[in-house]
Amino acid sequence: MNQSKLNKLLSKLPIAKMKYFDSIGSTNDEALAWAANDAKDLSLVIADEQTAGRGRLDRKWFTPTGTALAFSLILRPSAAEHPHLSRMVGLAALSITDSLLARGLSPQIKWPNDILLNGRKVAGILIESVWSGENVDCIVIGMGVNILKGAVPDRDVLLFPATSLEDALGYPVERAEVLHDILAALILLRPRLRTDEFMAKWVALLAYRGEQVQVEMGGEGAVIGTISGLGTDGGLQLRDQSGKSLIVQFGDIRLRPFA
Ligand code: BT5
Repeated sequence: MNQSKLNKLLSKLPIAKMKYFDSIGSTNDEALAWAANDAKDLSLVIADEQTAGRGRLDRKWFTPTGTALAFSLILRPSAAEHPHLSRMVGLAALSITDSLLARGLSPQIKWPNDILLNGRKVAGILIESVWSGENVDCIVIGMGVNILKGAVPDRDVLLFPATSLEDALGYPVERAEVLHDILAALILLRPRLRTDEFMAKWVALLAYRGEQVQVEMGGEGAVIGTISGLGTDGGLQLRDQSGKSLIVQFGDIRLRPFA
């Protein structure tokens, strides 16, 4: 990958501006700084390697050189999008799953921000915001996708099993083509963010639907329940042991027997 090849490949998409780095700490950090400055809607930061890639709750995200996609897309939400910002993680997830479905794969979304292939994590999403007073000015959508086998970290550093597109397909794929497809899917889906059809598409790809899971909510304890769907804001809807429906806004799904 390099800036001019990527510019050419993405030339038919309405990307405002792109910054490519051979190596960077975190594309989200670069995008947040750019967003706080003068970045336009649909500005893109992409790196071949990240040396300080981040997951949620300051977890590490590994992006070894030459093997993965690591990029951050800056959105300046329109007034119509503002009431639906909590759905942005769904927009990102569905953009990745669309690009995988188009390659004949069967992805699932492990709520809230993981994409699975064959029950293993192939991609992660990190959404961050830049505020202006009380309002969200920009959303940074960070995506890390394991494209080649070499992108998959060693088991001992993982909370959950991981895989790559190459593992799932049995042959290597071109990183830049996957990038193009994810961005094209996101641009196409974005106008449907507020629709019921968008939510239905998201729910249809949820992993472990109908299964009992434990959702750990950081310092706020854990709940056990059967996944039944999503709330209108993208929260995870569960049915607890007494049959009561509840919605969880953040957390990590653990499978029984809750390893
Ligand atoms: C995520 O967090 O999955 C969000 C990852 C977002 C990464 C992108 S890359 C571009 C942009 N710039 C950044 O700095 N970040 C974004 P979370 O759900 O908290 O999962 C983190 C956990 O995933 C780690 O604790 C590891 O167990 C695992 N992990 C780390 N690297 C991985 C990889 N390459 N493949 C699969 N799992 C990984």
